[in-house]
Amino acid sequence: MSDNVPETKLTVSKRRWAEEGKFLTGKITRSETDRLPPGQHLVKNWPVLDLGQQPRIQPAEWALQIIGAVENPVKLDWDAFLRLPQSSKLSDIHCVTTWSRYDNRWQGVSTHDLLDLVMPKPEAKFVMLTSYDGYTTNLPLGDFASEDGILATHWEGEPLTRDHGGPMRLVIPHLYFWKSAKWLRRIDFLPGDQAGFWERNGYHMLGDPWREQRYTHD
Ligand SMILES: Nc1nc2c(c(=O)[nH]1)N[C@H]1C(S)=C(S)[C@@H](COP(=O)(O)O)O[C@H]1N2
Ligand SMILES: [Mo]
Repeated sequence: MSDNVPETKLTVSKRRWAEEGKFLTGKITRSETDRLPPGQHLVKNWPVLDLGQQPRIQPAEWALQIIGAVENPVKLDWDAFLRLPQSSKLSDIHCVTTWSRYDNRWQGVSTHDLLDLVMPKPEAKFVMLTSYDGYTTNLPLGDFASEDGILATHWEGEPLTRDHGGPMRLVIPHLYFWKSAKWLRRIDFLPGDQAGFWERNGYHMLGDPWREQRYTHD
């Protein structure tokens, strides 16, 4: 500390924050050691995980339906979806099967912009996601609305491939990746929580990797 400024608890922590770059970008700069949630290991490749059915959806047949407790229910075809504001997000993937993958660049429609369009009613507290392969998964509206949430059409600058959920998948990176529905076709806004596919099969209703919420009994 310089000159005559007395050292206090606050100056000490502020200096540490400066060294860590905390608050610089509006995001906490995690050190490499606390970037990996408990029980996870890092991979460089990108594994494919799903129920084994990878639907092939022609652009002319594709639609995203948004129903339930919203002021403005919509059914968007592919062109209407692409006309929504476009965003880009950088985030890490954490799969419940213990692999994590850092720094994935996504492009698409942020969940914020989608919520601006459909305007959830006050009673909307949860969303249920339904995909073209019949997969379902649930999450609280607040988690769906997270700053990093995106309905992604691109990964690393390229159209999302079919095995990873193309033409469009959800990405909610602060929860285990099973919440990030591939081939998304419908979003229901609900007043109460309902279990999706894995949640009915022993997996956690929320699935926060930082609290290691893998299974229902955790
Ligand atoms: N529609 C659909 N979405 C899905 C799944 C699925 O089977 N069907 N599997 C989930 C699981 S368990 C994981 S780990 C991720 C895997 O995404 P990836 O194959 O792109 O890595 O997708 C999630 N989203
Ligand atoms: Mo998974």
